[in-house]
Amino acid sequence: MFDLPFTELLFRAAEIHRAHHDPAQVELATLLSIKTGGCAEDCGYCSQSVHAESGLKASKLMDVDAVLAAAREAKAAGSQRFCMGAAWREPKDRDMDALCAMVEGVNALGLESCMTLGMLSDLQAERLGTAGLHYYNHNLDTSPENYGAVITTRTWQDRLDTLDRVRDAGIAVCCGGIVGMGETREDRIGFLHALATLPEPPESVPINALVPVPGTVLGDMLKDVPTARIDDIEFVRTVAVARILMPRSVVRLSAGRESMSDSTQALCFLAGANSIFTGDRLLTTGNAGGDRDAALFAKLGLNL
Ligand code: SAM
Ligand code: DTB
Ligand code: SF4
Repeated sequence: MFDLPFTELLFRAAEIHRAHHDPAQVELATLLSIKTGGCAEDCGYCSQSVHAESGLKASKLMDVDAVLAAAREAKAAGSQRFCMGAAWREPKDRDMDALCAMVEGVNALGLESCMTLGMLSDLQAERLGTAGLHYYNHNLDTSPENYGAVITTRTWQDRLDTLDRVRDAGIAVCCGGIVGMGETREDRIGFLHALATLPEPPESVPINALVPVPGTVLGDMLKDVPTARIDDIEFVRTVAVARILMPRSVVRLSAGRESMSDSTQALCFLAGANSIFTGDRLLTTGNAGGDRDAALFAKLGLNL
């Protein structure tokens, strides 16, 4: 598929998109970092790792009330899903009561709840499922072959194990990854193939383009080797192949949108992307933001 002429690939992806989704509708999701920085993992892209020198100040888990205040704002701004992210290798059992209260509070606002907290034990997944968590985000990030070049403090199998626990707890899976980390096209193929051949395809597939953060291994690599940045057309191809391989999933145009032109984003929507993160911030980095998104959606006739 990656070798198809670009227009042919896009046409096929758009056809499949139309067969399973309304092509004029794009889901809006809002992110909140509920626990920032100080993470023990060494993910080479991440500003929040203790192994990075990004200058980010670590903070404690937010209060439930403060999280719900942010959720109310997201709801008022038109968001459908509220994603709470924590910079943890895994949650501590003592945090579970507060996390479950956040899930219940977000659901009570009529939002879909999503969390991404790192690895989960069986019991933790079960507790989140019982609290009513709709989605759990846990990315495979890259191909199995490239995984060890990006992260060394956990394995590919660790990721699969948590994904199984999430499924067993009856929580829908949000699983994707990052491109533009200097990986090969083979790696992008291996990454998408791994997602599509999970026991069940993920309900949500976030495709992130690396946001280069100074002081992280991969952010600094991109500064030194600017040619490693993913070409826009190759990024759109990745979205199109994701759409074709996972026809029913929601494909989210995630990090990296801020530095994408309107035209590239429009091509992504044509290729089958049907979700974005709204707002001015992702977890620790900037995002395209409400005004620019509203103008783009009006220009493209989306969500009318
Ligand atoms: N700590 C949890 C974990 O890693 O599973 C949850 C939060 S983590 C920040 C969620 C995802 O954000 C990562 O898996 C990665 O795909 C994405 N991400 C993190 N930093 C990024 C960056 N600089 N550019 C693009 N995507 C990034
Ligand atoms: C995902 O795949 N992308 C989101 C969400 N899952 C949690 C996070 C993007 C983070 C971008 C870097 C930052 O803001 O720190
Ligand atoms: Fe920690 Fe998640 Fe960042 Fe990796 S991506 S360092 S696990 S916060």
